[in-house]
Amino acid sequence: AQTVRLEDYRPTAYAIGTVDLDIRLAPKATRVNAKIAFSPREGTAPGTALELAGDELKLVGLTLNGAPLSPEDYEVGEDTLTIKTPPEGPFVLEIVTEIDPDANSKLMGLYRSSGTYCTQCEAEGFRRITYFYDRPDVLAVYTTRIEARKSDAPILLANGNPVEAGDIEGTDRHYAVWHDPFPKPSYLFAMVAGDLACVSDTYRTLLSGREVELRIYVEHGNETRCDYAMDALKRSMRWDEEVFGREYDLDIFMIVAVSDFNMGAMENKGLNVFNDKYVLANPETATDQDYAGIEGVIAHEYFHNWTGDRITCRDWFQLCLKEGLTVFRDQEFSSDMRSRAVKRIADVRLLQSHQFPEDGGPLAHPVRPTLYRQINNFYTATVYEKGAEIVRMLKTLLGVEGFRAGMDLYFDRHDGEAATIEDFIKCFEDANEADLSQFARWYAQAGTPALKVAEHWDEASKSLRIDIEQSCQPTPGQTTKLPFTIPVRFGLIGPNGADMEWTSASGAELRDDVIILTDPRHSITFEGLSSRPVTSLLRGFSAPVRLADDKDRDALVFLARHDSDPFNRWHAVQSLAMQLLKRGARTPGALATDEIQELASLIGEAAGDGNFEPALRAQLLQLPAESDIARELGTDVDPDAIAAARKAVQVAIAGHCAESFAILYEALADTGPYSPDAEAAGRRALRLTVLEYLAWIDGEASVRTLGHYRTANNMSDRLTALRLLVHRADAGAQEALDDFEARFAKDALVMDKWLTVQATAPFPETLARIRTLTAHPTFSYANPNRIRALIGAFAAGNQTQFNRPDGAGFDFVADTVLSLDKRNPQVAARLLSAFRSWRALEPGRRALAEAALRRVAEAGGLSSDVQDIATRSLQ
Ligand code: BAL
Ligand code: ZN
Repeated sequence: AQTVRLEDYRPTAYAIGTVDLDIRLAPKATRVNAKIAFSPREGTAPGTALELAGDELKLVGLTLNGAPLSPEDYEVGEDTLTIKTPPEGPFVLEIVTEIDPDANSKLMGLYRSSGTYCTQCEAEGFRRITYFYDRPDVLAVYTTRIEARKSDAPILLANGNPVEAGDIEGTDRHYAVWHDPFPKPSYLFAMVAGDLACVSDTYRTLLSGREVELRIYVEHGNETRCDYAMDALKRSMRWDEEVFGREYDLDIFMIVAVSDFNMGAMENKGLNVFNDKYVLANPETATDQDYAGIEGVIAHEYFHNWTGDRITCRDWFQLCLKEGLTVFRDQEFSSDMRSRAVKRIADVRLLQSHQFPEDGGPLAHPVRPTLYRQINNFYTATVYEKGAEIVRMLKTLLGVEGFRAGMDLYFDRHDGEAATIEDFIKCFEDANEADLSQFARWYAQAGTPALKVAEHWDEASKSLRIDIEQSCQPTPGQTTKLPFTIPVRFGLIGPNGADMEWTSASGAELRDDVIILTDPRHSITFEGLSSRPVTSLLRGFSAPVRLADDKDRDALVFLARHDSDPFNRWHAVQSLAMQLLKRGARTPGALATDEIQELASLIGEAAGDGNFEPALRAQLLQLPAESDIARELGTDVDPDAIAAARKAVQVAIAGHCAESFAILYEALADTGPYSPDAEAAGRRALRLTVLEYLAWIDGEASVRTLGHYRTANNMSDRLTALRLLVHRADAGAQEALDDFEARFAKDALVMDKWLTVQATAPFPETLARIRTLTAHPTFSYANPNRIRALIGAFAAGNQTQFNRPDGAGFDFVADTVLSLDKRNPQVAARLLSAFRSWRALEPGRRALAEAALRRVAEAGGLSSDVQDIATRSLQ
């Protein structure tokens, strides 16, 4: 594929007013008749050629203003259709194409999932349905007629409101017509047809009292698993009205759950299509994390109705305009529904574990990239999660009211448009009379900035100077960086644990409790302090940076016990643990007993601290993951040494806290019926974290863990116990695996968990087990969820075995990528990105990972998706 560059952006020669689609469904030969009304844009010279995009289409008819076009009037290229000399003024082009939904294994365009016809058009799937200006800046009004055999597809759905439906006399077919009055780009087009069950409800809007029909469509038999999703949808609709003043705009909002889906879900106007993983839940099948995921994704897709659909992106470089903003919105929603502190910690954990390694490796790219070869590869943690952090910083810098004023102006000014990041930023500038030009560098410069902090206390003047230096490492294509605007929320904590006052501060702009860094170096002096404070910097993780302050253990222990900011309490415990774990991973046996005891005491205190909600205590108890330790080490990473150090610390903590943990484990037992609410989920999370520690000292046959498995009345309890048994090769492991399989053999979504538990077991036998499991009836290379559950989980979540010292883990994943690429390039490319940190490995593993990557890069006939990741990973 060709490189696409932001600087080359040009509007199309023609605009599209309306699109009338007539789709006659058949599994192997679907006919699509697209009547498209074009008109030349201002400045387009008469007769300018019209070039439309197409992919794997069979053209079977072409007329212009009702008259057939002769072959010399148009040209069909491999992925284009060119009308050489369109007439002056508006014209209607009617294109008839034939497509084969059954053969569409890429799951882009129109395909079938368990017999249901469905579509996925973002980013460039509409061109696999008809020839089109398949780009986000061409907005049109769509009317969609769908026709199918009644017995195959009793349900016929498309975007917008229903207009008409009926039988086709004398045949076994029927039809439905849908009209979407809101102009939209082609990537938001959707249609679904199949034999589906429907769960319905209504929502009355707060702002104008309109009644909206809500429907969730699922496979028959899954109707009882939609309650939570429906409730989350209604809460999302209400929240967006209350917090952002955004009301839903059609008469009906539909969600369809399908089992074969490349993404998590898709925000098509009025007709969201979901990976069933993010819809279906009941206590037996879904973990607390699944429930939280459903709530977050339902909200995310719904919020796109305004941030993505009503205001869309001018081009795919602006992807973060809708994604970063919508992730921020769903994070805020979940914070309001659950615990803000716990949600923030979970979001930062995700950012640090997924986005930081991306930013620090060969796949690093700006939140708004300036070039791409394959846009599918830019649905990344950087665009989504770092994009959300930028919006969060805007709110921190402008305050609650300033942020809302900017958002209101954005909705007013750009409703119905395809916008850019510049448009977005300008709204906040205009609403706040602010200059955000330096802040906008966050969108343009890749890499995670680092803050180096040194503190100087002057006892005589009772003043504290904090020197902060910012830097950012080179990233592909960007060797030097300009300084960022960085909001650092902070507190100065006195000996009694309370935040201290100061009389004056100089050296940087301060707004309330936020220091605003703009220069490469700042020396900030606080005067009038009563005694030397302990600084608490970057409270709430106010900017996506690496903070390197020179805090000693005593200061970290103090913060862990006293910081009024729950995030920084958690961060202090993590920092203490990370110091230990890094040292242990570098030099086995170097861990000093007193340091481990100190950490264990803190963790023991946190576990029993009734001032904190259980969910937060669960977070405080969790050690950094192996991949986090690898990231912090940065070079010469030996995953076996990391795993050994982490286990040693876990065992020591478990030993130190054995008695109190055992009491807590019993005290937290839930005797009532299961509820997925945040409070009950928090208690379970704490109990399960404690169980994990106890399992280390329970020996090889943990009666407690096996008992936990056997008596579980919900999936959170069952799955954690299963994982602990399997990952510790406990005597009860096989019993639990067999039982789980027998219970859920027919439920592929649940069996995904069974696959993942085995794929992430930290043993040399795991790879052979995975090969065997690829032949298990539940597994299929045709289904993205299955691939992610078995092979994706191995590559991304099994540090010691993917990075086996003999390179067999790398070879297995490389082989899978090569064979999968022929079927589903998007999923294959995603799998290959597990190699993103290969350069950080110790020399032996590094060479083997490089060889596997080269083997992929040099294989012939690769998709642009896989070629792009392989090439960039090696750059
Ligand atoms: N737009 C792709 C799926 C999502 O981010 O909502
Ligand atoms: Zn999204």
